[in-house]
Amino acid sequence: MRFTIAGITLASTAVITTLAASPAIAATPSLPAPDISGVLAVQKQAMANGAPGALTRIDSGNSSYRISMGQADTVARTAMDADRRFRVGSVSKSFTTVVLMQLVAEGRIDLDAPANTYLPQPLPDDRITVRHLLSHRSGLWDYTNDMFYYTVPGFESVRNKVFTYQELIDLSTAHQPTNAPGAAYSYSNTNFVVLGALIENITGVPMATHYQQRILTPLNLRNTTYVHPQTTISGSYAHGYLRQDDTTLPLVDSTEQTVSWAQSAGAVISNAADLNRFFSALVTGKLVPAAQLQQMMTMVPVNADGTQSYGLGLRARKLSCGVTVYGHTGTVQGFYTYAFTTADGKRSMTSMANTSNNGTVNTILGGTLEAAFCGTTTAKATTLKTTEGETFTEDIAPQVVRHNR
Ligand code: REX
Repeated sequence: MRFTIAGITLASTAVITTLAASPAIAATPSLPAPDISGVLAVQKQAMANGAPGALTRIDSGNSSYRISMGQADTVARTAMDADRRFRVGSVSKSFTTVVLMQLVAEGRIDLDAPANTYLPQPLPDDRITVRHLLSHRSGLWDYTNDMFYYTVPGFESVRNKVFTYQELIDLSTAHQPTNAPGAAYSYSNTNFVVLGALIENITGVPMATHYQQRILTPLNLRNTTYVHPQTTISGSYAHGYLRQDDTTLPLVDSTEQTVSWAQSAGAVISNAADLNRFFSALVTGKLVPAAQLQQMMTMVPVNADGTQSYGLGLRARKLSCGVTVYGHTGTVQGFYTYAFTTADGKRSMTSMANTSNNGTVNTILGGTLEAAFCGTTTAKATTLKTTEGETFTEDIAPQVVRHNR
């Protein structure tokens, strides 16, 4: 059943649909109702700051809210809708972690063993453990800092490229480590590329098959695929639009690419319904046994006020209403994603704006979490600034001060 929510003034381009709840099943009684007009306000602000479109889907109990506005394709002028598929970027890290933790549960990997025990080619430091990789504490330099220093030239140089895991690892180890193993949190795509290499090496099975057999088939996630190094997205999808460093230049359609630069760190394609189902299933123990889930959800703060933390392949955000949600964020050229769920998995939210290299939009989009889980709006969320006044968000090439070209 589809209907428009009464009493909400809609932007002319906004589309809101709900799937009615069964009245017999309560929808997470401890949380305030999602603030749909708050989600709309956030999406509008994301568009006002340069996103061609945005979508949000909230699954709460048996109710679903699908909220979208703007365009999925700016050339064909196709409207965005909340079912469209997109590149989820680092949300893929949670998928990779599930595969890894299943192998831990099967007794094939020890979290505290040196990663070198399982790798075909050793890392330079034997002290790096599997747990260090999963928690971004290995100290391995993030090779994407160099690769995407200049945004569009960097992107175009890898758009159609196919890398081996080892080629990416070599780009990282050409640099000094950022810290001694275990000594500090330092977000790095290299960690999850090493994990892909490790998983494939000990099982002899490609990541695509692991994702399919261990996650996608059991959860019936039909809109989720891992097609590396295929460059196209099948089905109904949103185009991604990458902002240039010279922001006076037009956005670049970055939809088609191999994402080989990220692979097991970021090349999954999905949609909001599937991501909501994935994280809800994860926290309710449907993907990994309780002992491994507890390890994944053991969080260490990664920002000054402790509202953001990282476990194993999983982020947590403490929201203004005191609720903590678990999931991941993602940035891949043309797409920003937030996908989070409550600890009991009863309310899940995914939002996506189809642009990137625009920290302001990314930070604004994070306001959908407040609206979805706290029923409030913080569309004016704080942004960080480089010395040149460029905005950025945590973890995107964090060691590099961004310059305009
Ligand atoms: C690479 C640069 C971004 C993108 C990146 N993405 O490392 C991983 C990811 C897969 O999703 N990480 C995020 C580009 C932080 C996460 O965990 O949430 N930026 C862009 C530039 C900057 O090229 N010069 O914004 O599209």
